Amino acid sequence: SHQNSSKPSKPKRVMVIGGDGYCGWATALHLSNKGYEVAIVDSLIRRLFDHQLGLDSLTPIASIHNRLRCWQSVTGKTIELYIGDICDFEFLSETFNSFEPDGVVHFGEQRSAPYSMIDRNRAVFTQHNNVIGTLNVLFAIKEFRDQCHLVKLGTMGEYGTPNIDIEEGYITINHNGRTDTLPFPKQASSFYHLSKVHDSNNIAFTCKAWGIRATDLNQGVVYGVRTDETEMHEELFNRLDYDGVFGTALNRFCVQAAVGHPLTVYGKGGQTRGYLDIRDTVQCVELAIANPAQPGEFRVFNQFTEQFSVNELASLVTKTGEKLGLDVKTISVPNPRVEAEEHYYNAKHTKLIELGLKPHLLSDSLLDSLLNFAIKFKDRVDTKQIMPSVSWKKIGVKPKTVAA
Ligand code: NAD
Ligand code: USQ
Repeated sequence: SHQNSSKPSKPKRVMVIGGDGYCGWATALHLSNKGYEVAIVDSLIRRLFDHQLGLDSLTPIASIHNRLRCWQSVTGKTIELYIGDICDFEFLSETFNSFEPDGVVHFGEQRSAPYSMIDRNRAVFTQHNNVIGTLNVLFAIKEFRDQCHLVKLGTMGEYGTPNIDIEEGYITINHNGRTDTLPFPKQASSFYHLSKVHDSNNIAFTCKAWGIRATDLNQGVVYGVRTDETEMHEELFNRLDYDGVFGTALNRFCVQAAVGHPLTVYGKGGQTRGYLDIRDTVQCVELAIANPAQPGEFRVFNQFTEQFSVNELASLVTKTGEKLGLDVKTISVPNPRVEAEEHYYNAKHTKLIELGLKPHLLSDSLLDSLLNFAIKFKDRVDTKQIMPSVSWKKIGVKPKTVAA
């Protein structure tokens, strides 16, 4: 349907908002390598969160300026840089008018569920930063670049864990003899995940009202660190978070195994989510950019390649770790979150495959290389940051410091 004769030519100029972060950095380099003109827009607030909470990436990461100088010296390609906060509309307008994007990939949000559950202040910050930032992007597109395609990072967590199959964005319901295709019900379970639901609603509305063209990528949990581009030079290395606030399930387990910390399965460990390799994140975004949504179309893709429970991930890491001579143990940590620990989960994910995604499925060799990567940098691990420190039930209005 979106591949008719009025299909616009391939967008050339892509703005990557949040391009200094984990998914954004890998994607900006990938698009630049593929011949797109790329600009990174980032407030660098993610680096500030690390300073404030006393956290650090497993891998040493160069400053954004050194990263971009290195990219230019290695490949001869230039990536433009705009440092600022997209909640500041004047700044965002400047970037739009100066760069004139054909496509915007929006990664620039506070993306940690635990961070959003630390205290009232962080909950409010997360929703303000994410919802207002995205609203500003929608207004900037309407005002300055009305044909620009928005590729927005959403999350599988918008859907929660319903006891029915999860569709890609929409579900056809037959009710009292009438039928309609409606947005799939949303049941997010953190103030962060809820910010993505609010974003999706605002984007859907502006597609209808203003004819914005948008793709919402409901991404699952990302794992891995290397991509073709980030491994070209040490100064291009991506960040890898393993701490209890920003670290995500499989990446955390690999770092835990490397330093001899027991794997931290929360509660019963039946929590099942969609996962994907960061090499597929960059591939999916490129596919979405190369095949834009139509004017007025609010397109939703579920962006993950495989489902796992945390118990399954722990046992995979244990097996691969043992082959490398590591002694891997697992502990059950009282669940700091409020979520189902045993549940049905079956989410559709065919639309990106139809566009040509060739998945990198989780294999022994990937786990092996991620574990070896973690072993290489294990002296940088602060084991005090591994256990979770944020409780969903204990959130209150009192400002909290989480670092030990
Ligand atoms: P990240 O925190 O590493 O990167 C986000 C970047 O956005 C940071 O560099 C930060 O400084 C920037 N940013 C935040 N607010 C901004 C603002 N107001 N103005 C300008 N820049 C701002 O996060 P990530 O892991 O790369 O995630 C990127 C996106 O993908 C997020 O929207 C996240 O919700 C989504 N996502 C991530 C995962 C995952 O497993 N990492 C999974 C699903 C979806
Ligand atoms: N979990 C453990 N042990 C750990 C860490 C996590 O059992 O040490 C469990 C959690 O309780 C949860 C599941 O693993 O059930 C996933 O947690 P996570 O921290 O890996 O991921 P999550 O909080 O859902 O957030 C991450 C990203 C977020 C993105 C989301 C995609 O930080 O930006 O939106 O993954 S999804 O999960 O599909 O919503």
